[in-house]
Amino acid sequence: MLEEQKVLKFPDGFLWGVSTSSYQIEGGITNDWSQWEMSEKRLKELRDKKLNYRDFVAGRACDSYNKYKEDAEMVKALNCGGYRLGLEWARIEPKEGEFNYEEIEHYRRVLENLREKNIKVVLTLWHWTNPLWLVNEGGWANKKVVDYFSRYVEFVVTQLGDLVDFWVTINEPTVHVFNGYFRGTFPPNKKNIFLGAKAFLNLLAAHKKAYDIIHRYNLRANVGFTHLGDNFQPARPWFLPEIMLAWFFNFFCNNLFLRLVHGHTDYIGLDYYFHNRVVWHPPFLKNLNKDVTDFGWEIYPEGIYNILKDLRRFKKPIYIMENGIADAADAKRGKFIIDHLRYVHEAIEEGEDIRGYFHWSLLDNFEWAAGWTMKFGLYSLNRETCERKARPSAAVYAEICQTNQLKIMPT
Ligand code: IFM
Repeated sequence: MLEEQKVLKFPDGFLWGVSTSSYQIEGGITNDWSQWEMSEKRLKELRDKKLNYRDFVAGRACDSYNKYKEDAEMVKALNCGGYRLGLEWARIEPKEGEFNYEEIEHYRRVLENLREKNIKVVLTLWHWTNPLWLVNEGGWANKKVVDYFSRYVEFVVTQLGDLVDFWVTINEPTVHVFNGYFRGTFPPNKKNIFLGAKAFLNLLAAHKKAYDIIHRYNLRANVGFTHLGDNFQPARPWFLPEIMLAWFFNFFCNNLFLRLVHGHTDYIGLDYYFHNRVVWHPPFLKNLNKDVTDFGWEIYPEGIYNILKDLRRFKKPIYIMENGIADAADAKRGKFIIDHLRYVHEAIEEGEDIRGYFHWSLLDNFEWAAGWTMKFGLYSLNRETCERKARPSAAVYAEICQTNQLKIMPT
């Protein structure tokens, strides 16, 4: 007998969306990342690897600074009710304590345009990039950053607060600390645990203060941050050292920050990409990697379910603020979306309070240390002309967003 097609309905009001960030799409920004991209150290590193530096410079990016209306049309064409985008601190406060009102006017136009289209605004205040004056003061390792960030947040809230539906104070703080201060692959390119620990504590304090400031202006504001949820599992579920190590990784990477901000978050913004099998000897992670993305990241949809179940302990509504795949050929993206959403649906059915899913990303963009080599977009980008073009998987996602349901075809 033929198996019937299954339909998985999502709760009414479930928020479908797409995510981007300022530096990755806007273009024309001077900050710590643009400085690092052109530094002698970085250029040499690329030369040694025989890579073209042009593929590793954000430059004009997707020119979304000018093409924001087109981006909003694309969000609409995907039938999304929400769009997560970011502000660039370096544009708004190019000199310490001096705010640029023209740039605020620009961002007002961007957000008003989304409002007119009935798209909910999820606004990220800090997504890893810093004004140069802050770098000169020691960046996130200097505790003054907490006051600087608070002043910037207060300014933004007074200027744009009426146009924001959800606030994301900071994006994936643990990634900034890990890549910026332990691995040295992101600015400030340090390998210094002591500075990393300071940055971690300052990010924590900055988030809490930002939470309080936003609520001072709007008691009903929805404020959170985005957390990179990494699913760690012992490679051998019966082997005590690996069980303990997986617990340890899970505690430091997944739970610590969330525990410490307890009481200062209205929702949890989950970004899910990684599943890791933990072994007890270096390099401690050993994935099966049967099915991987262009980045070499293992595709493991069940991991999102494991993380969602784990987040239950925090008793907060959850919005998946990022989930996506580097897939230039668009051969795997449609299935990737469906497979992950099946697990999200299962978690909802089991009573987890999951209220939205935002796909990373709306369009191909500047993927940090990997530059332009990784394509995460539902829309592709022609880097010469900045023309955007929907990939086939965009239609898959658009149908899910429109119908608020998943159709599972019989296998
Ligand atoms: O592109 C990034 C994004 O800026 C933060 N989360 C992970 C994405 C994919 O690497």
